Amino acid sequence: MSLVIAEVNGAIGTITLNRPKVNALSGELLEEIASALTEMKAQNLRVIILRAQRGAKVFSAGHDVAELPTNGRDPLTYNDPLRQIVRAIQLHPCPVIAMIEGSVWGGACELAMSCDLIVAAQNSTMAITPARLGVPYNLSGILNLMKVAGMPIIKEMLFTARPVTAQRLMESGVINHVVPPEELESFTQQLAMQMVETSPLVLRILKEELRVLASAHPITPDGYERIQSLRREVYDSEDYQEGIRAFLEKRKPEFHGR
Ligand code: YXS
Repeated sequence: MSLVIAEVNGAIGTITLNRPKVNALSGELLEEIASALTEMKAQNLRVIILRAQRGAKVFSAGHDVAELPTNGRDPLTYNDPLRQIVRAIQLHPCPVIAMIEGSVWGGACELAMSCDLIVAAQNSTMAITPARLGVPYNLSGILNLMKVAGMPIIKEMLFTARPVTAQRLMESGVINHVVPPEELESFTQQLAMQMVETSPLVLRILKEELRVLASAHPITPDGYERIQSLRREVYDSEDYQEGIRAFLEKRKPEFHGR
């Protein structure tokens, strides 16, 4: 069974997450999203919509925890499939709209935030959960969150690991539109059509200009190495092992800060 459903309607492509396990982002699922994006690029589609199955209670449960390494290796390296798909969306030559219904967890929040716009159903939420699992989120991932949301909401989401409503996220500038669930599809299609009517060349250039400018963050080699050493402290820690183990054993983790 396909883990994503790729559909084309005129100039608009739709990629639907379709993994039975609450759309947990396994390498296989992420590769299927990447393939769908590549095919849609070849068809010169003008807008892509990324969504979950209609009526989904969970848009995506985030990174597949069972695929997070526990052998002292950095769990979120440059070539981790989630890192690759975030870059693929950011580099895709046309706008990608995340159409959210249900709850969004962990790395799936960054996946949605790496899209160009987010349209969410009123009853949807987002929770960024590394602190709940003892995971050392990586530098470009944190930067991607900072590009779309201010420090206050980012710190609250990272420090509490608790779901935040779509309404609050729209008030914080993270989500573009919050609509009643029954209007989600039609509203998103209308928004996509507004972009289809504009110049694809200008949209492609503007999207890449904004990506380059938003990524222009001066960081010294010293600063980069400090961040990497802090992250190693985490993924080498007992807390990281405990976070993953507790999730897989379906129990609350007992963190000891080491
Ligand atoms: O017991 P079975 O075999 O049916 O499996 C259960 C869950 O164990 C499984 N599952 C997952 N498996 C791998 N990775 C996941 N992220 C994941 N989430 C869930 O799916 C089956 C159904 O889950 P269940 O029974 O809990 O469903 P539910 O409807 O009661 O609750 C749905 C959720 C999403 C609220 C719940 O599954 C949940 O809280 N999942 C974990 C969400 C989360 O913390 N995700 C972060 C993953 S780590 C990540 O994304 C980044 C690395 S970071 O942490 O840094 O942000």
